[in-house]
Amino acid sequence: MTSERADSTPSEAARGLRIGVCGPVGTGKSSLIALLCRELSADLEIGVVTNDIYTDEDARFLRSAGVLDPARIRAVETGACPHTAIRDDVTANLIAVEELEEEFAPLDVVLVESGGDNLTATFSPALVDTQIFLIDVAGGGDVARKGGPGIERADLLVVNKTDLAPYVGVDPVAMVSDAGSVREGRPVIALSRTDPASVEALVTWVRSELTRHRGGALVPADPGPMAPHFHAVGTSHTHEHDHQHA
Ligand SMILES: Nc1nc2c(ncn2[C@@H]2O[C@H](COP(=O)(O)OP(=O)(O)OP(=O)(O)O)[C@@H](O)[C@H]2O)c(=O)[nH]1
Ligand SMILES: [Mg+2]
Repeated sequence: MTSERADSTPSEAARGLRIGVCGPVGTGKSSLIALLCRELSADLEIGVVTNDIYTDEDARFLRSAGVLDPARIRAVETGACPHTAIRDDVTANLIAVEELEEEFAPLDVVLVESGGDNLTATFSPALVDTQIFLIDVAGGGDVARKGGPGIERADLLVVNKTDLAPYVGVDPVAMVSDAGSVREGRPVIALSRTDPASVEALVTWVRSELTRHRGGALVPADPGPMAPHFHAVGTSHTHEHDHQHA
């Protein structure tokens, strides 16, 4: 258990599983959440929290997907670089998650989508119990080798959009193998929403995390802090980790 979790109360231990979904812009985070809602909502009670910098675009996409009661989808507008709200000060997200949990009690799973960011963003274990990091074949076959905390240590790495591999000249098998070698045995799923077997693998992973959570065996792990990075002059944000401004 991390120190951030040291004050967990028994009621927190009994609450639903909180799953973070993060990864670079456009890799398919909202689509994956829509997929999970479609596959799981028949037998699980689900809530969703989305994060966008300036809009509620992701929440609107998910509501229009018709896979979940729109009232169960909440948007947090971060107004700053997205990792601030999922890592440095998670208050707004925790409030959104807890409101959903209270209003639709008991929820089995709450999915939290981070704002699309770069390869370095990860969730704080104070916000989620387990996290999925997404990359996609369209971002290039070498992305998996580039590493970073999410690729290396997220609870699950998804290599998404494998159906596009032939069009972008990427070998998804090599990409998964490269990812596997930096992950020291942590799971990797090659996913396409058009490949039912891969969707089933994702659903199986979620159900197994839920079982571990309910049995008290799931200890939230921190993939690690983000790497030093830069923001453009005048970009407003408040997080406190070490980095320089251009
Ligand atoms: N071909 C293909 N396209 C996909 C798949 N999954 C998602 N996409 C497409 O990828 C694009 C981006 O998907 P989103 O789910 O919006 O990605 P996102 O990561 O939530 O994007 P941001 O929130 O803007 O960072 C959309 O056009 C999706 O239709 C897939 O399995 N195959
Ligand atoms: Mg999205």
